Amino acid sequence: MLILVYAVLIIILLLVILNLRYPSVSWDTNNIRFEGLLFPDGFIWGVATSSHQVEGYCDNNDWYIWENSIDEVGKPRVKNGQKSGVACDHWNRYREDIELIKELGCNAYRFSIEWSKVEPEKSRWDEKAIDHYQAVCECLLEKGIRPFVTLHHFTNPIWIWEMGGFENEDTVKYFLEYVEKIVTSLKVYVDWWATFNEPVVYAVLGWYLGIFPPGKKNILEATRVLANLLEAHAKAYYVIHGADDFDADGDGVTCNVGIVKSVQIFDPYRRWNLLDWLVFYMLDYYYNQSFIDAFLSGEFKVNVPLSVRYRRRIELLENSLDWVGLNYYTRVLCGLGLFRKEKVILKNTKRLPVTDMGWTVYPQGLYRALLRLRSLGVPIFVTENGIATMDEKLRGEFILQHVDAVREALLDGVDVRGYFYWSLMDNFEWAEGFDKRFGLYYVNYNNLERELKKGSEIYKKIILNNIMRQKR
Ligand code: GCO
Repeated sequence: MLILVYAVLIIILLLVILNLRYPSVSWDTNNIRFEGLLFPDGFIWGVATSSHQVEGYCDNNDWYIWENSIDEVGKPRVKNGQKSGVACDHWNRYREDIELIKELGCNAYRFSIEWSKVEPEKSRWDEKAIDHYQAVCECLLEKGIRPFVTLHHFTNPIWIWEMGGFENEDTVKYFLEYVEKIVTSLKVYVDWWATFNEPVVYAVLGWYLGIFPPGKKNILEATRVLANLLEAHAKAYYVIHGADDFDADGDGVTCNVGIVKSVQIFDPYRRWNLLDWLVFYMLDYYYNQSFIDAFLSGEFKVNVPLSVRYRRRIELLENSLDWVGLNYYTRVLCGLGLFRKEKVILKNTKRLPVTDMGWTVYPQGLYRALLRLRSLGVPIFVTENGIATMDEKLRGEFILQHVDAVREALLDGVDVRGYFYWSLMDNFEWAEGFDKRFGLYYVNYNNLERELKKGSEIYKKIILNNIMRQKR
């Protein structure tokens, strides 16, 4: 009997500690005025895209294979069998698109290089494709827009795919050759480099959930891929520092190398249930914390009971960041479905708006994610944040509320240097196809015309208000 009493007391105590240690932050997000959203001088205001999603003509990468294949039950991999095809034709229309970025008032553009276009076959470089990216950078600089280049945003050339992609450790070597080539070709324009976009998402969707190529469902394999990506990052950090000796923006620093991390906020669905806390801990640990710890300790370690155990020392990983990019979209409530088929329950928060992706709008999560990444001890850029919706009022509110959350983090002393909205324009949203519209500009896929959406105007106002103030 006494043991039972002790057990109950311990559980209560644990729950109190957990609730205090991981509070679910919330504040009133109504009545935020753009005039109040003031940021330090030199703050970066940008928009982001990625090659496969906007350029078009990506017919030599693993996503091309994926879009043209079917799953075990004969269903297409992308919703309704859609294919990226010409996408937004950004490859040809980049000049007009950069003009659109300028019209927003932005001073930065985050985009990615399509590896399959610049190195269509092993060690064969397509100089025309490299010229293209040089022209993009030149055009940006002419307009006073700083390029932030992502070297790997989910896609690989087919020859890399054929050798097993990042499942195969040899891919790291080829990735480094590609990185060196690009950095040498673009160093006179670019000072801000990101090695990988969302390594955890990439490994999990491709090797565990099977929604991205290669469509595998093995958590240990996903974890190994992740370790290879971290190793590739660590080595690329030094390759980039070795190759980029040119200070493109004249600030005295030749290059800044980072990685882009998607932070998803998890909270227990029932805050009084210890089992939900356990699920929260496992998800948060795998998705967010193990990645942060790996950079702090140089060791990538995952230990999720009943699921996966993995440990690897990654040489050079410690101190391999000059900055970190944060992609933030949503918060998920999680819990244990003891008597359900699906053991892990994932839920939205009642009463909060939901986007067309089915994601809860929770701006406080951006503040929490920024605080979370602070432990890495390097400047942070919000490299993606945005909403897929047809409701322009909601888009406007989303932008105001999230920019406000960034400001809150700044006021708390977090070193946030910039904010990039995802995305400049509607585009190919991977397995979801073209239906989910994140863009500030609406893309009419019949004639590819772009048009500023109503909800995007507030972003323009926020930027203008900050830039005007800096000029005064
Ligand atoms: C990702 C990518 C983007 C997405 C965006 C919206 O997180 O998957 O970085 O390519 O399009 O995040 O889902």
